[in-house]
Formats: sequence, C-alpha cells, structure tokens
Amino acid sequence: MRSNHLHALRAERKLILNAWLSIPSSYAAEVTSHQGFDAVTIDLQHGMIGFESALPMLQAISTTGAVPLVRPSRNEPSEIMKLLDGGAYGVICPMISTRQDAERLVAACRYPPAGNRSFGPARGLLYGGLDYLSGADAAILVLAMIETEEAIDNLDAIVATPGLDGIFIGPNDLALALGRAPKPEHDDPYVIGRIEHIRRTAEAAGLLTGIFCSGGAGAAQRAREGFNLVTPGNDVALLRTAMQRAVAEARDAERPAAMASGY
Ligand code: 3PY
Ligand code: MG
Repeated sequence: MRSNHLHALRAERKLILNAWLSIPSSYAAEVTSHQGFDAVTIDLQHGMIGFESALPMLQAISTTGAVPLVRPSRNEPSEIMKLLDGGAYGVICPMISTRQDAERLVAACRYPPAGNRSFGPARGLLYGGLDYLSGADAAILVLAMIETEEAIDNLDAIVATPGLDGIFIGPNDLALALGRAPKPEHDDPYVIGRIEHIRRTAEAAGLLTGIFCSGGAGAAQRAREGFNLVTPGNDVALLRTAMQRAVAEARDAERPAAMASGY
C-alpha cells in the first residue's frame, strides 16, 4: 500500500503545504503538482469541477509525489466514496457543524467495521496498491471544515470524533457566520480570537490543524501561529495575481518615457 506521507509530515511536526485547484483541467493539476506542494486539493464545492473533471486531475496529481486530496461539494457519502474510489488520499469536507456531521463524514471514508464505505476501490487500487482494502483506512486523511458558528458551539464534540484526523478552517465562511466580511486573514479581534480558539482546541485533541489562506504571506503567518497545514490561495487567485502583475509591468514599459519619469 502506498503510504500517505502527510501522516509522516504531521508526526514529524513539519508544515504541510497544500495547493487548491478550482480550474477543471488535468494539465493545470499536473503543473501545480510539480511546484513543490506536499498535497494538492481538488475543490468540488466552489471550484468549477465535477467528478468527470476530477478523475483526470487525480490521475495528473498522482504522476508526482504530491498527495491528492479532494473537497467534496458537501458531506454526501456517495460523492465522497466515489472520489475515494477515484484515488483521493484525503477529504477536506465543508460545513461540518455537529458531531453527527463529523461521524457521517468519517464513516464514509472508512471501511467496516470502522465506517460504512462501500467496497469498489477502482482507481484507488491502482494508486494505493493491491492491498488497498487493508491499508486505506489508515492512509486516507479525513479533515472536517470548521466554518460555522454552530461548529464552534459543538467544537469539543467534533474534535473528539473517533477516526477524524484533523480540522480545516474555512475563514471566509467563518467570518460571514460571525457577521463579518469574508476574508482569509481577518484583522477583526473577535474573528482572530475564534480562529485561535478553534486551532488550540483541535491541537489539544491531537488533531492536525489546517486553514485556507489568501496567499504565500498569509500561509506563512498561519504557519507561525501554529497551523500544521496551510493553503496559500487557490489556482485562480494565484493566476490572477501573476497576470495582473505581468500586465502592469508590460503596460508600464509601454508608457512614453516622459510620462513614466513623472514629467
Ligand atoms: C472558506 O474560507 O470558507 C473556505 O471554504 C475556503 O475555501
Ligand atoms: Mg467555506
């Protein structure tokens, strides 16, 4: 069985750097996977991606050492199980707000007796290996997204869910739920306090702590705060930033020298 090296990084207390894909393209997934990330997440919730696009993206990611993860569109066992059968080695599930939500998520990712995942590993066998059935439960990483006020109310029960590997904060939805504007690195002291409370509670329960960030600098800030897994923005945001910079630089050169010098 192919090991999931994210478990080893976590055990060694090393930072896990996770890319986030919203463009439905196996080529974009392949290029991203070659850039030094430890994991690459395919976003089926807000990305423009369905299962038919996600499958070749999982194949593209697995040509590299980056671990293929998925964010399903919701906590729906049939979708989660199909993505795992497609070779995903971890699930970051949106909107986990109760202990019941967390148990449903974990059960979808674990074979009986630990859960109720249905047998039919398909591409999981090709990516994981012929002993997939005996190794999948230990290999597959299950992260619950904490991004509602209800989740904060139920946090102690959620982080104690057997089989849950970690939490992943959705800072945009969380800020919205707290009556603030959506923003990954909020300057509002109340939001900052809630995020730190979630991180500490999950850490105390022995869970991996992840969070979505605005970009590289935001991810570095979160890593310094103690998060184990950080996502420095999604593909579109990084592409947009790089393109805007290139356009600005090129337009700048186009301006007449007199204008550029300020006269
Ligand atoms: C959020 O910030 O709410 C997210 O789900 C990140 O993608
Ligand atoms: Mg969200």
